[in-house]
Amino acid sequence: MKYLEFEVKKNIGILKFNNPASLNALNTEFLKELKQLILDISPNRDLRVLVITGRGKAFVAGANIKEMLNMTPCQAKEFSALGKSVFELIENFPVPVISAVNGYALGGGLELVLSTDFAYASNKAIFGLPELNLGLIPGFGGCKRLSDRIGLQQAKELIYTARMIDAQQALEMQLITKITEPEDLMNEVLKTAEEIQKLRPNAVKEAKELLNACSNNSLDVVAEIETNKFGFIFSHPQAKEGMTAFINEH
Ligand code: CO8
Repeated sequence: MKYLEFEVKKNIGILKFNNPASLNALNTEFLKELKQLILDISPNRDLRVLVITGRGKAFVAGANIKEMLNMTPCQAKEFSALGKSVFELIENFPVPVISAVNGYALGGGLELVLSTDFAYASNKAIFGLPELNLGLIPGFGGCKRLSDRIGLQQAKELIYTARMIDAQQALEMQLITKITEPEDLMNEVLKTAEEIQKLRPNAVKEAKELLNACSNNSLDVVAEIETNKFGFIFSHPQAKEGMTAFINEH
């Protein structure tokens, strides 16, 4: 692969963006490679968690401005649709996806973080949706996902000002859930990934689908999905196994 590295360790997939000279900026080829990898690894039943990080001083510094400069309106629309399709695959990836934000997560880079389940960041990380600074708008689903995560008012302030914020501010806004020293980032993320991978995968999968449904549905719709899933999960042997193990241990 040209832009990506991928390995699986103890049922945890580790995906690294590997184009540090361009701060892992997302171009069409990069997005297509990422899409193909996500499609290839989705059916892997041994994978329990996916961790995404970047090499160098950026997680992803945004969509590639040099490529976008020469795009026609139609090409820009296609580029937006491609990015959206990749981020939707990540959002709906069958197992939890954690961002390990090692550095800049700007524009499309932050939009990518927002399509993962949650994020830890190094204290060197910088976040922002600076598209308006370029005369553009976020184009990979970022407005919706940012306002879902931090609230519409805070999302508007961040987007209208094109402001870049540090990890502490990102934590205060609940854009991320933990800050670490740069050298501890992967260990901290992997510790959490290991906690998740020890749980019964069927319950993790059903919980992720239910939690994702919370963003786009009213309480009564989510409650119905939950009730149906709760019934359905009893048809899976892992539910009986889990409850039996608890009873035997107590
Ligand atoms: N695109 C292309 N190249 C980039 C990008 C980028 N987004 N970011 C950095 N690079 C390149 C630089 O051009 C430079 O390349 P070279 O060495 O060949 O000159 C190299 O990476 C290193 O960058 P810098 O020298 O600028 O590094 P600094 O440490 O001085 O600065 C910054 C780091 C602050 C991150 C700075 O590079 C920067 O501001 N980058 C742009 C950030 C940005 O505006 N991102 C948003 C892009 S727009 C976007 O993401 C839209 C998404 C939706 C698209 C929808 C489809 C239409």
